[in-house]
Amino acid sequence: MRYSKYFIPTLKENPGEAQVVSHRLMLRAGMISQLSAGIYNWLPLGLKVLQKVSEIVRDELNKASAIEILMPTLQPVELWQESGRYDAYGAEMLRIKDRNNREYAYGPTAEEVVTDIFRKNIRSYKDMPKNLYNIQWKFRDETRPRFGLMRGREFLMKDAYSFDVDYEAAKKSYYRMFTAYLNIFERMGLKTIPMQADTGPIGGNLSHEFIVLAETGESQVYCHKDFLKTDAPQGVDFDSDLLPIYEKWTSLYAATDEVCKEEDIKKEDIITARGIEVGQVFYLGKKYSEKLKAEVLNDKGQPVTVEMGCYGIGVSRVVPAIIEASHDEHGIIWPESVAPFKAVVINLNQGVSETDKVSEEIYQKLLNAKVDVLYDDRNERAGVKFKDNDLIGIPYQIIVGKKGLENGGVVEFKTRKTGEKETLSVEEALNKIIGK
Ligand code: 5CA
Repeated sequence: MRYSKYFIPTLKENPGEAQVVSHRLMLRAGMISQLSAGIYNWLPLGLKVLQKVSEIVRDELNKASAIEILMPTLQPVELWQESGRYDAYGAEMLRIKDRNNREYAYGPTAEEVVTDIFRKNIRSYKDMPKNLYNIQWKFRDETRPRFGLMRGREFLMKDAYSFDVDYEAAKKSYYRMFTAYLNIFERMGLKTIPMQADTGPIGGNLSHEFIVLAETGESQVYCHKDFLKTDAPQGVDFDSDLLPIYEKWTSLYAATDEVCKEEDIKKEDIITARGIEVGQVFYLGKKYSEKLKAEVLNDKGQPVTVEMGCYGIGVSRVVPAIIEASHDEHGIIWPESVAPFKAVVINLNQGVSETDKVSEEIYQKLLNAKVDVLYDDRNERAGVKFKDNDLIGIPYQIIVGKKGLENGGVVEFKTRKTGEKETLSVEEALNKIIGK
């Protein structure tokens, strides 16, 4: 992508309305712009990151045998009346009438719709377990939308729903998603802590919130310090027994309050921090399946009400959460897995034939090697280019200047995260990116 033809409307000044660093940096890096309270436009750079985050979520869920569908944003309210949540959900649910005076909800979540799909299509234990998910826009008319996409009114959520024939099987589905979540966040470069949680209006009696530690987080967290040393279990066989993984992660202390129930945990082992909830998993039991009559025949030919679980990730909240966890005074530092581009070629002397030629050559070679690369070919001063590129946080910069080319044909290779700069030949710089 050529910067000069692209659309990255960066801001020099800090926008006054942004109170937290991620909101500030997303606006300044031209990733998003506000349309209305809690409602945002996703500009090209922001959209690319959102798509990369979605793709990781999709990939890991597919590995865990979840199946993607797409449910509408508008839901007939009759389903909500059937589940008994029409009144209970209250003012957070945006209600809309069509020309025939039929009422719809702009979905704040989709338990009712997915249970309706299930009950109309699945009749036998032989077709179970099933886990159906979608990545779809949600609307919640939050009283206090704030911190940009962190608490928006319109936001992108991945919501998955498991259906099982009995409690034992439902627990396995819960462990499967719990494990998939550890892997999803690890791949995004996030350290998350699964914390025993309240179920709120979603319901059920077992739930975990996945929390990213960040100073600006809305939740207060107390957890065992060993959480920070525990790595996600990559390469899991999702058909195997996942209880040991679940037990390992839940045996460490993590809670929203400081009441340390377990005697054997020493106070000095507990860390206090603030955190952002990027996902939550719930065991629902029969809360929705009973009301909506989702039944299947079990192996004895008897009808049973199915057991459910639901599993959410705030896909659009993950983007600012990554920024909260990974930035410095110059701007964003993207982990490679979610970076909008892997590398940027910065031409310091645009219009000078030799730097133009070499920059173009590097750009083409990276494109040919299928590297997602940005070419900063703008007619701007070097200082502007350095500032903008540090701000937008692409992991690797190849800086091409007249001086280097005259002094032995070298370029500079800068790693955004460490700030480390190396003087390399064009060949060596290319290998650094392509070899990775
Ligand atoms: N039905 C379940 C999950 S399938 C559910 O709705 N769970 S939830 O309420 O916990 O939301 C799931 C995730 O969406 C949360 O963990 C959070 O990361 C994200 N989320 C919730 N509300 C907002 C909001 N207003 N803005 C941005 N993200 C949000």
